[in-house]
Amino acid sequence: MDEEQRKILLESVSRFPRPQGVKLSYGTAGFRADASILSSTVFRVGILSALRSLKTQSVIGLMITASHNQVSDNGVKVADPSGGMLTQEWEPFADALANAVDAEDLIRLITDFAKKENISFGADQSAQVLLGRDTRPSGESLLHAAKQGVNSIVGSVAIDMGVLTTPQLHWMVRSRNKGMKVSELDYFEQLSNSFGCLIDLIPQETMLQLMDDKLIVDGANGVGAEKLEELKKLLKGLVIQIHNSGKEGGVLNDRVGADYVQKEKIVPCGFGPNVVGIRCASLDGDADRLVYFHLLSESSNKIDLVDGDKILSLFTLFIREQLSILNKNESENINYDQSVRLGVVQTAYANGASTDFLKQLGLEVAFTPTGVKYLHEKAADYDIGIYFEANGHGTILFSEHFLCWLEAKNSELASVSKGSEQQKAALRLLAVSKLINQAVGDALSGLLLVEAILRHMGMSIQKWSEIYQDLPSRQLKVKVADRTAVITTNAETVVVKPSGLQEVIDAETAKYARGRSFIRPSGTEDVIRVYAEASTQEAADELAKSVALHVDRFLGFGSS
Ligand code: NG1
Ligand code: ZN
Repeated sequence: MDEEQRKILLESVSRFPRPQGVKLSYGTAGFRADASILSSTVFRVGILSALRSLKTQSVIGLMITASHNQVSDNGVKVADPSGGMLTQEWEPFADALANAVDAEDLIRLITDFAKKENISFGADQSAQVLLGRDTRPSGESLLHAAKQGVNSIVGSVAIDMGVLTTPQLHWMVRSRNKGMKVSELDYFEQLSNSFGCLIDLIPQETMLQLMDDKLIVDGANGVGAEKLEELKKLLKGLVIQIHNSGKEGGVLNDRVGADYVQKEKIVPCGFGPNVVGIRCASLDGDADRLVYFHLLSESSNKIDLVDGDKILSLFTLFIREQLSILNKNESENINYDQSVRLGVVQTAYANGASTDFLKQLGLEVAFTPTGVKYLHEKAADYDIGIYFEANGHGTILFSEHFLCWLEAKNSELASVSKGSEQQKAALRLLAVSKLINQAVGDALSGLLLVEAILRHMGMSIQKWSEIYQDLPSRQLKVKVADRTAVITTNAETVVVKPSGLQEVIDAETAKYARGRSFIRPSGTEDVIRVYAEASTQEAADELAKSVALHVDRFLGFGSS
């Protein structure tokens, strides 16, 4: 590092002093905390993003959001060149950078890391970081901190892409690195064109089936509502009513949004009894999660939740159907589709009934630890990999290799059997690959795919919900002295430490029909999460409660 670079860093670091006594860690969702203590962290993540851009010689993204957290929180995360999450290998450096005590310490860390990673500094180097933020009031000043961080690395430029959903920014990073256009309008056009394509390919028979066209969307009083309002203008044949747009005076994520709806299983604020039976969807605060629901009766606020597991199952049914159409009367020379590797990826939070459903379809179901980076990585192993967390975060990944084959196949079919069922199936799969965000789970693109598939299948939300019956489940949180004392294995389904705890969980679980329970330390809150499911709600509640008591006994503040 030359003198000039050193001087710039010394000067700029001192403008964003680190609050005393705060230790942050780059978890599954980046850094998250009360917004008032985040400027130094965001500034430093600006530096990190510029270094990552220098290292990869590609465009990097920096997103300022705290997703479904309360409005006073904020957070920051980095998008890698592929549009995915920051590589796990850099997470320890992110932690060290955020927690460096002063400018000297920070410069030392950067120098050592740059040496190890072979990163060169200087005016002849160039780095580019795309910045995005959600609608939180603290976003603007944190954006300023991020810009300063990027600019404090010589040769780096920060490009402010404005207020965006998290998936929009990830999409832009990915597209930019592929040499494609990345404006917001390009994003909206890609989504609306591919949605239009799927609608045009709906079979005549189902076209005639009566289906309620109307969809009501809970925008969580966040950025997703704003963007859906724009996107809506480009969509034909879809009636979308947006509630909780943030314009009616509601507060971001306050008794609204996908996280609230999924956890509480009641209607969000702003939804009255008149929505009974109507198809409703809920986005989270940065629009990377999506769940559906319908209100069961006018006299209660209880909903029938159609969660990420059921979205995954719906997508899987559709993709499978297209692959099997494509497979019929296969010509001899192209037989890729005979062995297309279709895989689904879930976490231990997936409802057991969904896993059974998928396995009964003959599918390969893989499990990973919680956190989209793990699911995404696993899904990328397949030709078509579908992943979802029960909370509604997920997407479908298509391998480049498979897409090339599909393009070629489509051209071949277009010349020998234009308009055939086989060609339509190829076109549908190609449209799905463009509609569904390849970088990260995206509530807006997911919503359009759900809407297209329901129309294709002539399926109401009630019918969709009935494809299988969720097993009753319960989630609890336990505050403990040190949550890092819990070590798990086997995609978080087995506790390794403290020893003896798994045995008691097993003993509790064995008491219940269809019982299943696991615990894990949360990556975003200072708690141990307990999950239980069983054949009745009472049993699931009881099982969760007894496991929580054991957790407290092993790890609570009273334990040593
Ligand atoms: P933690 O706090 O690690 O359980 C939560 C969600 C994750 C993921 C992250 C990131 C649950 C049980 N956990 O993580 O799935 O979405 O937040 O936002 O929903
Ligand atoms: Zn989110």
